[in-house]
This record gives sequence, C-alpha cells and structure tokens, in this order.
Amino acid sequence: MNDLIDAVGRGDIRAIARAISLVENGDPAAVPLLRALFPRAGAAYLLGITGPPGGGKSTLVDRLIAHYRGQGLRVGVIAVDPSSPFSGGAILGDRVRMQKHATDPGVFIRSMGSRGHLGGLAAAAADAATVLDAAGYDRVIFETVGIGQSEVEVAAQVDTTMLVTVPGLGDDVQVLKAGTMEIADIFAVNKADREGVEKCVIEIEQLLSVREMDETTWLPPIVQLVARDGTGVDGLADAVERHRAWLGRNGRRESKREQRLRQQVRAIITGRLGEWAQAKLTNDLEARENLVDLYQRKTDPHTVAAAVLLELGIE
Ligand SMILES: Nc1nc2c(ncn2[C@@H]2O[C@H](COP(=O)(O)OP(=O)(O)OP(=O)(O)O)[C@@H](O)[C@H]2O)c(=O)[nH]1
Ligand SMILES: [Mg+2]
Repeated sequence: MNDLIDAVGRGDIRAIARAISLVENGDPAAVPLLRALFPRAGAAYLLGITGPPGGGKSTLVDRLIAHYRGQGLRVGVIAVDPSSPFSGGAILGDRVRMQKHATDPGVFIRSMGSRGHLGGLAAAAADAATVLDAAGYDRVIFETVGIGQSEVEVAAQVDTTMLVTVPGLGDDVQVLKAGTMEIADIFAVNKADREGVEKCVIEIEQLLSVREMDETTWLPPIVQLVARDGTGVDGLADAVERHRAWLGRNGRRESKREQRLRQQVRAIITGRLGEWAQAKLTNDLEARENLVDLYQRKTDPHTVAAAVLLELGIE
C-alpha cells in the first residue's frame, strides 16, 4: 500500500491506473489510499465537459489536451462511463480519438464507472480526481454525457463546467433543460461549421436572459467552435481562464471547493447508511419481524423505517 501511495505521488502511470480501479470497484483498499493521497491533492484545476452524445466532447477534450500540453501543463482525463449498455462504443471512440496523446507521459486518459463505489458515480469521480490531483496533474478533465442526473452531478463537482451543444439537434436546447443549464459556466457551441449556429447561440442567450443578474454574477460566455479542426479552442480556453480568475476573487473558488468537499462527505455517509440499512433489514430479527407485519399491511413503511432509524438516534 505504501508503495502504491508513493508511486501515485511520483506520477507513475500504472500506479495511477491501479488506484483508480480500486476507487471505481469500491475496493476497501481505496479508503486508506485516498486518505493518504488527500493531503497531497488540492492543486489541480478541475474541468467538467458535458453535453449530448456525439456533440464532439471527446474531440474537444483532445484539443484541450493539446492546448494545455503546449503550456507545459499535465492533463488527466476521465471519461465517465455511467455503465450504460450504450457507452461501450463511445468509450472505444474516445480511446481512438485521444490516442495521439497515449504515449505522452504528461497525459493520463481513461474511462471509469462506479461499479462498486457506494457513493455512486459523482463520488467515484471525486475520488478519482483526488488520485490524479495527488499525482500532480495540473488540469483534470471529466467528460460526461449530459443526459442523466448522475452525470450532471459529476459535472457539478468541478471548478469550471462546460456544456457542449451543437446546432441542428432539432430542439437545439433540449439538452439544456434537463438541469444542465444551471450548472454551465461556459457554453461551447460546437460544430460551428454546420448550419444553424446563430440560432443555437440565440436560443442559449434567450435562456440566459431570464436569469437574475447583478455585477457579481458570472455571465456564462457562449463560445463557438469547430473542435474537429481546432477553430475556437483557444477562445474556449480563454473563457476557462476568465472563469478561473473570476472564481479566484472574493473566495468563490474556496467556497465552491468547500461545498464540493461537504458533498463528498455527504455521499460517503449516504452510501454507508444505505449499506447499513440494507444489512439491518436482512439480518436484524426485529426489523425482519417488522417487515413481515409490513407485508401483511399491519404496519407501514414509515413506521418500519422510523424503528430502524431510532437506533441511530434519528427520530
Ligand atoms: N462537423 C463537425 N463534426 C465534429 C466536430 N467536432 C466533432 N465532430 C464529429 O462528431 C462526432 C462525435 O465526436 P465525439 O468527439 O466522439 O463526440 P462525443 O460528444 O465525445 O461523443 P460521445 O462520447 O459518444 O457522447 C465525430 O465524428 C467527430 O469527428 C466539429 O466541430 N464539426
Ligand atoms: Mg466522447
């Protein structure tokens, strides 16, 4: 274990991969590892990239890697796989698309899910970020498909969230309505080589215009780009830097991080409590008797839950 901790700290690629596997599998060994790594983490800047399937997220990540590598920064990328049967192809696609960075020791790319992680996908992603952060990556990028709640939660666990959208989706901003709109710090309108870019931009502007704003509010910039040929990627990276600078003022970044850490603690507690409750209902004699009464409708779910919770002092 100490060897693994040291190797991650040195930025050893295989050790990092192993550490992330422990995290995603919910392996008990992940806990002491994360405990040891946490004090070494905290310097990385976390970026979330979310948006509809096929929007060009991986292509964009690839461009951003090149951009940051050009500045001498080390980049870690996690393509978050919600373990859906549909993601297999996408992950394979990601590998192919980002392959040119595969031999660069300053770049770490992998996909991960949350097979055994108690706190779910967002918590697993947060732990993976701790690993990459402790391993010395300056930028950690999460790519998530912005269609599910847990993916949205992952995207919210970062410093800057980018929402990639593309013109011509039919209802262009459909994806923005599923709760992703609120979490976007930057709108990236990709595939600007296609028709309908202006319409897409105007729709986002309209959605933003109904927000309450004052001089302290961050107005999410809308950046047009063509990830495929790299047009607009520098402008997007500038937008990230502006958001980073904005977060750096008035302790915003600190409060965002504190909120994120509280959320991490909550997710761990929730996961453990769920496990505990499950064991209780399976093994505890009194709880099982209560369940039998419940099945016969002699009692109700609230009463049974209250009896179990009372043991924790929760009324
Ligand atoms: N026309 C055009 N096509 C693009 C652009 N950027 C990416 N694409 C294409 O869009 C397709 C999907 O790109 P990806 O980068 O895999 O998209 P993604 O959002 O990562 O996809 P998933 O991970 O499967 O959700 C690929 O065929 C890309 O070549 C662009 O700026 N213009
Ligand atoms: Mg992708």
